Amino acid sequence: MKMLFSTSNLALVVLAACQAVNAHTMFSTLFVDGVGQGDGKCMRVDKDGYTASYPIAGLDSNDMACGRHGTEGVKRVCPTNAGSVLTFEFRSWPGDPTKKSLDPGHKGPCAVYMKKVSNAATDKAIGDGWFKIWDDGFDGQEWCTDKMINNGGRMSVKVPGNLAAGYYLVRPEFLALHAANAGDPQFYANCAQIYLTSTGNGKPSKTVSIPGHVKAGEPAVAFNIYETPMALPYPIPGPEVAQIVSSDEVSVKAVAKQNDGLTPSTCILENANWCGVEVPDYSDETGCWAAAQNCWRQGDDCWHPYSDMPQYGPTTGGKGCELWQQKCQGINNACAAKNFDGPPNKGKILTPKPSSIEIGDLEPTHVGSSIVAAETPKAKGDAVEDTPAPSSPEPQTEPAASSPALKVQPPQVKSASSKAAVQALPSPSQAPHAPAAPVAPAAHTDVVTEVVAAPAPTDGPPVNMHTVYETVVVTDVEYVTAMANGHKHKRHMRDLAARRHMRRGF
Ligand SMILES: [Cu+2]
Repeated sequence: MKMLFSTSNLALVVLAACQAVNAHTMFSTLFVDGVGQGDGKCMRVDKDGYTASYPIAGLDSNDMACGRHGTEGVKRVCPTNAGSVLTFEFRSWPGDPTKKSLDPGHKGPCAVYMKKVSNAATDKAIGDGWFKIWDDGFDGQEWCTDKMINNGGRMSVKVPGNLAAGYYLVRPEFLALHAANAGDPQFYANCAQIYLTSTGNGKPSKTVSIPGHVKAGEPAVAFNIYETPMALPYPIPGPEVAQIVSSDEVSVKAVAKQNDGLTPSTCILENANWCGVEVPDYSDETGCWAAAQNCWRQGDDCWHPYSDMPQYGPTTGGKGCELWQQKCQGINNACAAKNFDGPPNKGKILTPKPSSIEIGDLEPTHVGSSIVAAETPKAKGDAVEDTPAPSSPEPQTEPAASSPALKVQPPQVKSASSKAAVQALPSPSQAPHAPAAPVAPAAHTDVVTEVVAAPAPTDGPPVNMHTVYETVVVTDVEYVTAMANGHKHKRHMRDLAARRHMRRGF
């Protein structure tokens, strides 16, 4: 018997904004040596999908460290090795990789910072201890953000090979400068929780505090990208890339093995930092329905992963939760068919195979005044269909069989010769960012509204365009299946009833 409970509802919210850039972004996924760790896994992200892609509010905010809600850790800590290449993928819709990564109206530098911590899952992230391992600004033609967008929204960096073993937070950052000269530099940062296996004893020669590593009004965050020509070279914000120096203080043995944050071996399905475990064996009708109930209860946790904020669904989407519900439905069906010997497909791993990406060439970085060549990492062969290889506009270096190919590029442009390459850009807007492109919360609230940004300008957007945002009307249907033993089990389905984009000048 199936009853249809709650229904659709719709709300229309029209927000007008006057700005050139109208879609933001969030670092959603970590790849280790080209292997996807799963959307949101090991990542500290905003729990509220609506605000998750917004820039950080204020350079002095604690959100500068790891983003909104970033002082709280997540359960998982991803294993990495000294010299591993870490890739961060950012998305305008954290739960939907098919949407573009970021509106190209965002122009600016990027960087990756690390901080050694005693426990990556609980450290508050704020304060001293941060050091920069890589940065990239403007090369005379492209900003770092342009390169990331052209690379499928991905930023890759190599962990220093001599860095000591232990737990670290890794913090990709970028700065959108389109309103910087109007006093509104817009930073984006999230953090990955990693454990680094290493035989090195290196530590950074100096560290900085975040918040505090950039100050309002300093040239890097007040830069005018609309000036022709721009006042190059662009001064990248924050400290120089840290030198990693050998230190007797660093105890390699102290944390030679990862003990915290590993995925339990009992997990058969993961969605971000949630994991589902197999239901108990059963051999009679009562046991069957109890197992089904166990399954649906776990599924509820998947859809509501933040115990302190149960109103929010998983920020990076609930694809795994949907798979889990299929499993639960399978148990339900078996019970209804009086097949009381289960569970079906006992112990089968349901977590999708990790996606792999071609990392491509790494951008070089500079430590102090010297350029450090970036190695070309070994290419990963088996790209998975849902993760297309990045379409890097840069020439690909053939990976050498025995020794890694090296590619050296000039660091930050220091000469004035590149000024001619400056592109015409839209005038800055005084208006604050309007909400745009939130992730769809997968919660089973009766009304779910999403605000969808109108299509973003890509070439030569009109300066005084008023963009109308219209709410996507989401029909959230909650199916409740009445079960033979009188228990009711919920199943949640979302349906995008309508999706309208509007763009008007007025
Ligand atoms: Cu933005």
